[in-house]
Parts: sequence; C-alpha cells; structure tokens
Amino acid sequence: MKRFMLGLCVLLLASCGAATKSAASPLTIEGSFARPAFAATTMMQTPTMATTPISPTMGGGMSGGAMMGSNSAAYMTIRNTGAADNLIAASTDVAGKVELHTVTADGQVMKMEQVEKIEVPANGEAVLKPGGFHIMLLEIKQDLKIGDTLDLTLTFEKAGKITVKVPVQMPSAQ
Ligand SMILES: [Cu+2]
Repeated sequence: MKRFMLGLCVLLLASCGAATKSAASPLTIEGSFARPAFAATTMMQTPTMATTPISPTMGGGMSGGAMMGSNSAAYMTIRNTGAADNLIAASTDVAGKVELHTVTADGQVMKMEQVEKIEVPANGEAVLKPGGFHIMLLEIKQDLKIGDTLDLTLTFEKAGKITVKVPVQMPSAQ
C-alpha cells in the first residue's frame, strides 16, 4: 500500500510539467541575479518578427547567430539542508542555450569551461558567483535590462526541477 502511494506521488509530480519548488525540497536558492544583456535580434528584426521563431537555432547554433547574439550569466547560492545533490542542468525561455560553467586559471588567463554538474554538498552550499561557477545564458532572445526578472528552471539530480525568479542586475562585487 505504501509503495502504491509513493508511485502515485511520483506520477502526480511527473504530470506537473513546470514544477516549482517542492515543499519537501532540502534546497533553497538565495541571492540570485543575472547580468544584463542585449538580444541582437531586437536590432535586426521588427518586434513582430522577433516573436516569430523563423530561424530556430539548432544544436550549436548558426555562426551568424552566435556572432550577433549576446550572453548573460546567472549567479546564486544554493543552500542544502539534506543529502548531497548535483545541479545538472538549467533552462530559461530568454536564452536559446543554457550551460553550466566554471572559470579556470590557465596561467594568468582566466577562461570559462563547461561542466557537467555543480555539486551541492550535504548540509552545505554551492556558491555560483563571478569568477567561479555560473549558469551561462547563451543566445539571449530578449533584452535583459536591470530591473527585469527572468524565470530560471534548475534541474537537480535528486531534488528535480526548481524554478527561481532571477532579477537582472550588475554584479555588486567581484
Ligand atoms: Cu560562462
């Protein structure tokens, strides 16, 4: 009987497409923000055309799109009161592509590198900040102005999907 109830819960959760924060989740997202960015499409297309997906970018995207596009990055602190978890993906409507990145030092040169996951230690926290782990927002589809808010859905290995409202602002300190 208990097993049946559990299965039912899983089914109910799965049927709820855009999942928000579960009350039972041990994870809390604090101090999130994203850098301002400008969508190249607003300069290239009329507003009506911008809302119509006339040229969907596939996979890595077209080189022209990548050249014209603008990038942003989202930062936050993920607090965990439970067992170890991993941030494995993120998505948002305002970006064509979202990647998990870190910054590594190659001698004196700092460069960004894609990572498969960002660890959230048990009873600890993962800090995403400028110069370290971040969520890279590529192929920005609409202008991200200071004061705007974007919906960012984080996918965790154990906790599942959590959607957070991320304000657009300049990083206060490096
Ligand atoms: Cu990056």
